[in-house]
Amino acid sequence: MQNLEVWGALVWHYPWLMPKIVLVEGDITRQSVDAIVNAANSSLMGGGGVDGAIHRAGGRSILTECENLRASRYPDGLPTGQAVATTGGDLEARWVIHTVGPTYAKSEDRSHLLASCHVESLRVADELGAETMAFPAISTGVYRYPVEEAADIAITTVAETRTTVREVRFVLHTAGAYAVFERALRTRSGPGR
Ligand code: AR6
Repeated sequence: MQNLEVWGALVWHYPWLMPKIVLVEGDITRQSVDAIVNAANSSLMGGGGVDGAIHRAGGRSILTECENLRASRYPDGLPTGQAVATTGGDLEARWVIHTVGPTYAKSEDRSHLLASCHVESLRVADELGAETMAFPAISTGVYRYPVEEAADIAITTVAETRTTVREVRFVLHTAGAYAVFERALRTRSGPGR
């Protein structure tokens, strides 16, 4: 297990702070944080990848809350770039924040939607009062976003979003993804930053 921590600087409006950004190679379902983010699809009914892993580990109560959200706030599904919370069910995390990343397209820049997933997930975490949260590498699996681009967007967005979350952990499932995120974080926190 590799770890890299870089303390962010204070930004100007107290109590809005930059979160500490932590990289972890591992399984997001096993993280001891207040909230974990799910790379869901707009149906909120589960799927493969990290979505499948979270529903399997968290149990039926997550799906039940997702079904209720579809029946109430999101009859047409959760739009891409937005985020909504449910219970964490049987997970150590108290909440799961579901967000829908963009599918990658060479012909169209969808980076604003991937950035929005991070901004909106942080906003939901703030509303919940979550102090620690974990993100997977949203859109880099089934949705085919190149990890290099996704890592830059994810780290830059989290570092530049005002939040009361103290620690944001990126949980990367492979050593390759971890190395890419580590490069992106080092670039961001390098000289002159
Ligand atoms: N912990 C951390 N990261 C994981 C885990 C895990 N347990 N499992 C996979 N990953 P993906 P997407 C990584 O496909 O691209 C689903 O079917 C994986 O290696 O889960 O946003 C949804 O229902 C990859 O780097 O999400 C949607 O239909 C990253 O998580 C669709 O996939 C994201 O891969 C969403 O696609």
